[in-house]
Amino acid sequence: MDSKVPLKQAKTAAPVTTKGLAELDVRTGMQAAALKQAVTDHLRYSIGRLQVVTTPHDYYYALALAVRDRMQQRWINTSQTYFDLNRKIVCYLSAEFLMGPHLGNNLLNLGIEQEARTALAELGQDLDTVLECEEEPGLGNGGLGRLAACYLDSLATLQRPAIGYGIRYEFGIFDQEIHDGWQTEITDKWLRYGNPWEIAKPEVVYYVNWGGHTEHYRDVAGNDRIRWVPYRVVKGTAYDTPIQGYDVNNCNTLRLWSAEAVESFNFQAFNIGDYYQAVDDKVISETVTKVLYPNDEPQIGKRLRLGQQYFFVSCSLQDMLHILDLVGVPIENFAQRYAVQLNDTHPSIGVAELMRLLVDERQLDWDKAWAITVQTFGYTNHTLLPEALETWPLSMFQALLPRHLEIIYEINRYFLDEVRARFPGDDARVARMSLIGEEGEKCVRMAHLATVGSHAINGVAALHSDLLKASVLKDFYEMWPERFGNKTNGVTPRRFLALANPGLRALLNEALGEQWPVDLEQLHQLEAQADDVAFRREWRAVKEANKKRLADYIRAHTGIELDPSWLFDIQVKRIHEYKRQHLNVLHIVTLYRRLKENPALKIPPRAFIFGGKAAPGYFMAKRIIKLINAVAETINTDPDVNMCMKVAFVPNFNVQNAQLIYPAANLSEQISTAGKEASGTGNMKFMLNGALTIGTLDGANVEIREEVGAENFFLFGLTAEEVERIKREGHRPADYVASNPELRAVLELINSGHFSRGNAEVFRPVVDNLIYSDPFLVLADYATYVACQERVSAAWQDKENWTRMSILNTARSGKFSSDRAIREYCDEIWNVQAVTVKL
Ligand code: NBG
Repeated sequence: MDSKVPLKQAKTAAPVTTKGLAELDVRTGMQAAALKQAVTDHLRYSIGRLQVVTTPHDYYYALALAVRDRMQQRWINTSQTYFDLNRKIVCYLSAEFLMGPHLGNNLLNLGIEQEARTALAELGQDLDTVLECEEEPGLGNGGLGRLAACYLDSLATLQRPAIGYGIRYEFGIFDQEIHDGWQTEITDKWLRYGNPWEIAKPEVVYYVNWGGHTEHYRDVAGNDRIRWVPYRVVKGTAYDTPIQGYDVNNCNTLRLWSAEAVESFNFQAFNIGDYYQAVDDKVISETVTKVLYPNDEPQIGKRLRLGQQYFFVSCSLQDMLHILDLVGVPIENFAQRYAVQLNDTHPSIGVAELMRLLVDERQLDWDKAWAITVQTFGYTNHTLLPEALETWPLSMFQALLPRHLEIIYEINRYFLDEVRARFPGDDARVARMSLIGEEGEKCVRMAHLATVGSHAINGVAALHSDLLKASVLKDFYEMWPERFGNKTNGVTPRRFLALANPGLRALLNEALGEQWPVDLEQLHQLEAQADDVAFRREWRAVKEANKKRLADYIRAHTGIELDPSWLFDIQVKRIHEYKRQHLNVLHIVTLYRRLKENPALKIPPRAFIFGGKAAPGYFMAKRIIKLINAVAETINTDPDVNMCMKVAFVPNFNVQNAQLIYPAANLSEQISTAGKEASGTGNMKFMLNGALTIGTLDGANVEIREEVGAENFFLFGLTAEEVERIKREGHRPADYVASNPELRAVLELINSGHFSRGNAEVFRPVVDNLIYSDPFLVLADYATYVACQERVSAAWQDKENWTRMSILNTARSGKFSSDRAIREYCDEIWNVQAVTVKL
């Protein structure tokens, strides 16, 4: 076998020093020769494929295992160091972690991309082709899950002890295919070919109860206690994934729980011959972690979803207690050792579960347990949309979690006493603040539980945190103003700049040195270069190459040809009415009509690019996807217009293709109805990569504009205050149609079936919704949006000034590093310090 040759060569070629040997170690060596040998070994010993049938996927798997070996040493040392030093740990509880492909990022963070490229090249493989083979773990819906992933990257890079706790869904977010312009959902079988990154820990298991009832008993000391007699017990097993920090030895853990039946077979049932009942039990238990729920769908009646939340939260809290016992720290010190963050309300049952564990299982008295609980938890709110604020019907809650309901009643009793003492006679306030909603079907209000059980509550952008205090959590803010704060979101510059945009990385390294990925404020030094003609030329060359890369991808996946010299105008994010992809479409149809009416009209050529998934049950969002594709088909094939406009919908927007999309943008569309987008993080990823934003004063757009300067941002639209006022006074969308002939013509054209081969029914629901209801004020913002797009087109024609603005966007994006956000969380909420890890 020729695979042996290189090792012999390498061994004789390397100097025989300890250093040299370590560098060549097949498990830990960081040089190309060691990596090459490691890949060869894994192909043979871990994968067992014959050389003649190896595919790039086999090389992906082998390289992934080789890279995991290299992290293993750092991982073990990290855990050992945290263990030895007994330092406070962040436990980030999140039902979603949208990690994206691991391999490229791990190579980057370990600093061995070049070595891996060389090693593979010597084996006749191309690193980029191999990287594309990774099936990304899509264990999240969008921004919230991706934020959790960015935060894990920053925690490790900032050397903070942290564990991400979540769910190992067997099927993550569905894959999206587009057929005849419609979205179809395909199950995401991401584990089909195995997952080289995780290590199963079958010895780290916890048991989680379901259903049944509670009963009183007397303990040995004669105290009245309560025990929960469950109907079913499910077993949770840990699967650990290493989270390697950038340019440090710290390698933290993402611990995801998988559910199984306690016994594979229910022997009692088996013995009496009911084999199927026995197998059924196993199936029911395993269902708990089967599938990620898409957001934007009513959660009413989703019993399994509550089951998932309780399952992962209980496993995680039991794990924390177990670790505390291992290191011999008394339970009373729980809050000194753990800072537990609730990523939205999904894990908020943790408040009741920690109380149950402390009071029922560890026999602490109530007041002590409550003090620990409040000191331990922090709660991040990620949305003000009322339909997204979780509540659970009382009957369902009672059936699944009888003991927790009792605990919630007890928490509520003490809490409402406190409210009454603070605001005597204010019964309306008491009803508003209660953990139990009484209007309509009684329910448990999870946002209230999270708020009452946390010492710190934050929103995710300045505007959002202000609105939180003024609306959804107003009463709570009035009660505990000191608990409320803001933590503006951030994104990791490692994945979304260094990895996604190698061209820009090289340019930045040349201009600034190589520290900017861990000190993003250094980007400010680019400002001086914005006026340098030669630098601007290089900047444009990078952008143009990125646009070509994206155009190639789009051609391969849709057949649509885009010209990289055109303005790339991009909106990628979940499809939702509040994000207003249909406003973007109205502008496109406006331009189309103008060109058709006036063939002499000159507009600077633009490619309108969309991407994003719609929740499978979200009727309007799915129609909007169809509308985009229908408009695209008409425009792209019409020679009257397709020399200056084209439209493309990139199927299956995910982390992997996002890394191609953000770097290729000239214009970033952030056009949500003001007050509705809590923060947005795509807006930051675009800015980082030098796109200019067209946007409303919503979410983090406000801060982006503050940072980059009003003159480098295309602002339009109503403010959050104006939106509220209009809604209060009664929004009459028909008035906008009546007073704006162009808008009316655009809507009529869509309604006429012009974009749907004469079918006048397909888009009627979308158009009718706009004319008769328009809940997100699309029509109210239409005219200013179109006018603002004209300013964009004019600005684009001055290439030099556009490039200047592009450079300034990147230069002033430092604030939006997730490192800044994580430092704030660590200093102001978690009180967690850096720990150096040695090898
Ligand atoms: C989303 C918001 C975004 C925000 C991310 C991360 C939910 C519930 N919320 O605006 O819509 O950027 O959270 O904070 O997914």
